[in-house]
Amino acid sequence: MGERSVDQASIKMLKKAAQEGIETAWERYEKQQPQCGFGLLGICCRNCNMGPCRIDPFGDGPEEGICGATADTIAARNLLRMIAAGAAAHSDHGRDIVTTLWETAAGEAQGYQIKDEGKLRSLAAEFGIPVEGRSKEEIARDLAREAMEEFGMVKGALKFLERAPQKRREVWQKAGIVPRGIDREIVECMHRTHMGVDNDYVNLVLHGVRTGLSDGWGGSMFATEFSDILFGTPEPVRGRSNLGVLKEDQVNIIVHGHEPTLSEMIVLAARDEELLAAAREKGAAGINICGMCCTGNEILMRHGVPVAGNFLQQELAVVTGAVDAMVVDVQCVMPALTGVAGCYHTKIISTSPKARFEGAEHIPFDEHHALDTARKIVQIAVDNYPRRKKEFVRIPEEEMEYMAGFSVEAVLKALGGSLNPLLDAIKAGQIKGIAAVVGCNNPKIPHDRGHLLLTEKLIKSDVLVVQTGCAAIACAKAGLLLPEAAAQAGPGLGAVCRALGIPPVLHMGSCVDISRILVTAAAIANALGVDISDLPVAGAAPEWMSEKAVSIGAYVVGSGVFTVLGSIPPVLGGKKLTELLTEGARSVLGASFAVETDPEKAVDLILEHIAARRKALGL
Ligand code: BF8
Ligand code: SF4
Repeated sequence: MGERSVDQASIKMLKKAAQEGIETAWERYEKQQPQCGFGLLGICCRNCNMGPCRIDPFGDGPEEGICGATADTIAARNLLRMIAAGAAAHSDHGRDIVTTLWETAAGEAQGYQIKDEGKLRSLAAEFGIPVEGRSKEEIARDLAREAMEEFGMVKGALKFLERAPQKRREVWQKAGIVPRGIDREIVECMHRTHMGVDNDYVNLVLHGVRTGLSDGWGGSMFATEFSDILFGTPEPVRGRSNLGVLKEDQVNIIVHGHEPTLSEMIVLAARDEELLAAAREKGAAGINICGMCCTGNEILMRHGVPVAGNFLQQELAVVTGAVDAMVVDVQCVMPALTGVAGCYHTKIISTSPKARFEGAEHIPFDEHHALDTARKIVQIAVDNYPRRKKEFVRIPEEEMEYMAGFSVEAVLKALGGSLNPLLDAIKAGQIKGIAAVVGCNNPKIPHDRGHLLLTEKLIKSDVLVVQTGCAAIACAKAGLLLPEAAAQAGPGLGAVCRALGIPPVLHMGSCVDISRILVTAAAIANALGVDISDLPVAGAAPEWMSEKAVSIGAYVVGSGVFTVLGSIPPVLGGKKLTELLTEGARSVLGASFAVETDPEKAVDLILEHIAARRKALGL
């Protein structure tokens, strides 16, 4: 199983699954082999019913679809649709948080409160909303209304774009890709990719970047900022990670998915005395809430709640036989879960009207009855505890401590209130640069291997690593998110970490929280009076799989950050398109993608890039 995962807990559960005849994503991946070459290259199209059409990549067969679309047009249209889906997922999540703030301010939501009034007031000021002498509810309603308008058609451009350096905004203006509304750009993607509309791969890619920007500097940024207002801005916190966080003698509930509106309430409900008493009555010592994927990141950042694992561990968590309920909302939840759960006693509880699963129990969650619904869900898990099949329970012992919670505010605090110590360390070469290692797991790559190899080598080379998403969970499990991991960093970075008491790998949150990385990069660029693309900064998504990651890639490169992808995007069938993404983009955006499946070589690419940027800055 070592070729499937580098994580010992996962390897143990993969063996258990095999013994018990349970199929996981890895077996299903093998059954898909060989995967369709046209799909891998991005050159099949079914955007209209004259098709489906496919282009022969060897040049022996058709070079155009029935309408005349070329490989570059088809691959670019497919890419644009991936970006649209990814941006929609992040931004719809953002919209839900905006709505929750609105309802909280109106007194219509149950169990929520405005936790960070300071952030509410500073954001309101940013949006030009009067704050003097007004209640936080009044301010929050106005702010939520302003945010809602950003989703439609704003006059001018998205507000948060003003956080970017002037030079970057000029780049966007010059390229004609300033986003004009979060939903609008996504709709326009669907329009442009309809048969016979935008057939120019360059024009398609430019709009893809614009749509990505509307996610990173729009939908995702709203998700982050409004979550902070509602649930508190994260501060450094310690917790534990990996499947070993499940408890043999407690009711185990895993919250999996993305939106903190649900998980925050489950965390609250699990502290309810009545429910705790009910759990004890059933013979359990307590109620153990654990997170998974980005929901896990949201609650670990704010509460230090244990995180059971990342994307490819969702089925393996059920295989422990010790999960009494897995509560899911939206995104990255495998439909296979209900089948696996059927072999154990685990209840899969879906909660979002947008995401139903065959075989799951559906308990609709809405803000108006949030706490009651959360209590009901916890009660179901408590009632399910006695149904555990003891003979099937095996919890791997692996668990690891982590330190997370590095919001921009927390980073500044750790630095003593200003960016200067970080800038000084970069200027002095103690820290060579900063790399964002983010994204998913993908069975095409041994689980966690890409994240760990890249991160370990980068910190050893004195590159500070910032993380979100499943990448951050991978590194949490490996102990890299601890201040003690400074011992694994190079001498310069190690010394800085020891002086500040921070890990060499900073967990900045869930995938929507890549907006925190954008804000940090913008602040550094502003402090130095340069563009983001001038900074010794790079991005990497070593194991990416989701469409959200494609949208992230679009806005990260669009924001001027060179980005290395570890799994191959379905574009290579479009030769001119590939050239544009990996080379041509540089002249327009100051950044481009690289595709490198070998993590060692990916590190070299990042280090070369950082060295070149340092040289250009005279460092
Ligand atoms: O938003 S890193 S597998 S969980 S998509 Fe999904 Fe990828 Fe994990 Fe979070 Ni992000
Ligand atoms: Fe074929 Fe063109 Fe229709 Fe696509 S849009 S399916 S390439 S005819």
